[in-house]
Amino acid sequence: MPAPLRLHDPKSNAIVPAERLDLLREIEKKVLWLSAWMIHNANHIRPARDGLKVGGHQASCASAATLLTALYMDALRPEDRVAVKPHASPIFHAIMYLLGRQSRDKLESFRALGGAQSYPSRTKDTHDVDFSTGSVGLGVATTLFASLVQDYAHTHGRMADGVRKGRMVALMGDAELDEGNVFEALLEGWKQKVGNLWWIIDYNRQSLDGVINEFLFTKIQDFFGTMDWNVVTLKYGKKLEAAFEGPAGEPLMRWIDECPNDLYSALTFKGGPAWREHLKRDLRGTSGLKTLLDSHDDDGLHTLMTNLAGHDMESILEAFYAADKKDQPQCFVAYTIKGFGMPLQGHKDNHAGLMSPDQMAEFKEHMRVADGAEWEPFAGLDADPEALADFLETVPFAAAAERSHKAPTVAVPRRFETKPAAKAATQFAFGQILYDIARHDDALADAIVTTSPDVTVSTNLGPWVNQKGIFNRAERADVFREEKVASVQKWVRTHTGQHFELGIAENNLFLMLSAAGLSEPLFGARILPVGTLYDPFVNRGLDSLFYACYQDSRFMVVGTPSGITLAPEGGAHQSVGTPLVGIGLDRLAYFEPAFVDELASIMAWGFRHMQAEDGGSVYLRLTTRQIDQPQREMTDALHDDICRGGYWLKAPAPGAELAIVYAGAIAPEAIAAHEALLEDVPGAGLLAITSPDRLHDDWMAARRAREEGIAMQSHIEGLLAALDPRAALVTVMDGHPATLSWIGSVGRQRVAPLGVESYGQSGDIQDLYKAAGIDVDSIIDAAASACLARL
Ligand SMILES: Cc1ncc(C[n+]2csc(CCOP(=O)(O)OP(=O)(O)O)c2C)c(N)n1
Ligand SMILES: [Mg+2]
Repeated sequence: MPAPLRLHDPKSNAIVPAERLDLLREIEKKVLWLSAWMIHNANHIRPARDGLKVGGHQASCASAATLLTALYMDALRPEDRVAVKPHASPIFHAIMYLLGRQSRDKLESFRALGGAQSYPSRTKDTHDVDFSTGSVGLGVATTLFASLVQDYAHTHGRMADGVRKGRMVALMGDAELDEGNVFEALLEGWKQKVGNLWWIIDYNRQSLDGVINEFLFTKIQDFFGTMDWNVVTLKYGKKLEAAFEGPAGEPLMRWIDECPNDLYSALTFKGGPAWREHLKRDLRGTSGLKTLLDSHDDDGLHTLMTNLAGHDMESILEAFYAADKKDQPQCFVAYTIKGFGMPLQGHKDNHAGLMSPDQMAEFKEHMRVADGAEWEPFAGLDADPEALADFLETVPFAAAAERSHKAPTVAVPRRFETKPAAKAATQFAFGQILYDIARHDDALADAIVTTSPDVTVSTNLGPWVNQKGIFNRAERADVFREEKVASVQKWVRTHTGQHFELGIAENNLFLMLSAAGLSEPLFGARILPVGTLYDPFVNRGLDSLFYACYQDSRFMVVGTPSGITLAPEGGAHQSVGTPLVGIGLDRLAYFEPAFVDELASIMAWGFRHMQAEDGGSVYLRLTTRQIDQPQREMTDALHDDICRGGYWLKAPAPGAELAIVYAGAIAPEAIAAHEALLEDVPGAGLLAITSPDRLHDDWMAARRAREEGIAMQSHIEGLLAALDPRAALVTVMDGHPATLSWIGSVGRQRVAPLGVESYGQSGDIQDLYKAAGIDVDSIIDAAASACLARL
């Protein structure tokens, strides 16, 4: 549990003293104003060059303004970590600006290159973004996994000295609950007994297209309750609660409770007279109604009727402080109004709506902001500027100048030692390498944490798990073992285990990797996460994988088995396009080694790359196909070439006219075809590609460097330089042919690209390779045609 929130004034009975509440309310106004102005400035004032709407979400910001002000300006501590709903980004930036952690320049260039980001971004914004958001649902679920990772780091003693445990918080839109990944995470959290977690739902009852179902809140209560969460409903603000005690109070409450969401929204948009008219009509004859209505002018009545708890600072903080006492996940359903306080409020089309210049002028007047004072932190506020400045100086969240941590790097050998059998498969070798690391029991072994969505055993993580055990907040013995039922797997669940066993949900795998891969900046803990899954199911969690890389999380993911090489299992277990994902995804280095010694080099490189300042994550595409292993000495030069993406397995004669270029499990076919071709094309080369991705990146970098006048030759250019400039290349792999066919553009050599374009057949390797056109004969035929074509 994080340190409990304390009352600010122990002498006062109030949870938050009245003067503090007043200041918080003033700051909330400024936060709202700045968010609206930032968006207005980007759309209407900053010159536009491309004619495109800049956008921004003034209404989505308004509904979250009170909640985020309450969090950042009062409840949060520096160690707390938050996912802010994507469309409240300007509110977040405004808060950071007031806290002196964001520059005016960035606000003025909101959504422009280098400016404050449209959606909070760990990599493009300042360090105070804890989790990037944008693809709805993913940031929310990440906080759940981050809570588990923080517990892991804490119980394993891996958090840096002086780093305290914090709360994991998501401020989410209500429509984010439509995303299935949120529910997958909820169930996993229940299994893992996640504790320290707040999900605050900005319950404005609107999504992008319209108004949501009246009864969603009952379902929210049910499913969060089922998962053992504490659900706190924040419905009425203090003004409404007081009115319910006064004349016509009870009928008024009933009327609001029964009011359909769309009518409530429409009346919110229309304002005081419309509320009056409806109440008069619907509550005709109610005793006390006249007194109630007469005691409010139109503005007052509108303020009363829209006084929902999600816009009531006092109600929100009371709930936050009360919740903090329990180590149970907390779901706050905070009723809010989309566009609250703006002319857009309640309108069903307000999601992407922007205030017009006239509406903005009116809003500006209402906020009492003078021309030229739009960016001034305290302009138009009722409180004394000095008191506001003092307040901001002492905001607990901002007590630490730097919230992002560093952890020492863990030493990794240049490469791992392996003694492969004559025949071996990369997937088994992967398990063996991890097992050897586990047995060494050194700093590297301590830093690695593994995870898998119910394919731990079938991806060869079993031996590692037997050595290291499963981590779970709830300890549990291995009953099979205690009952002496023979099994090679030990499944003891302890606080010291180093494997997260997940249910079958690939989204959860990637979100777990995403959270664990941020353990250095978030918790000062060096953790090296390794996740495994069947390669085709990379696609199932693809958005979460993109998301993880987007926020520069560091992990190793192993897709195995892959391709059509798993043969008889066939069908939907085959992957075709994943190599293109590996190439296309920024901050992810994709490798497809064929041999065990290559894998041993790549894994060691990968563990270093995951820790490097300018490094990234690693994706290994492996196989269960056992192939003949080269018995060779691993020299430093060969090791380096393998890590850079390729080497000549059989060097071409100078000026050779043909090369077979292959990657991965198809190596035996490429070797056999190459041998057969040597009779007709003596001197033909055989190029082993270990990473199409690294080669491609390097080629692009070299091109850019040369355009800037810097001499640079990329690795692939160096390799191909051994060939005749008009040589023919046959590229081949168990994956989409576009993964390698680009190599022809490097030296403008003719390419015959072989690979897999369709999938779904069962069969043996011989039949499937033949059907896909990647068997030995197909390679030889392609080489013959390519050689003829170059004549
Ligand atoms: C995965 C994904 N699909 C679609 C979108 C487009 N989109 C952005 S916001 C939104 C609706 C959000 O509604 P809600 O979460 O209730 O937010 P709020 O009402 O607070 O703006 C949609 C569909 C997205 N950002 N991410
Ligand atoms: Mg909404």
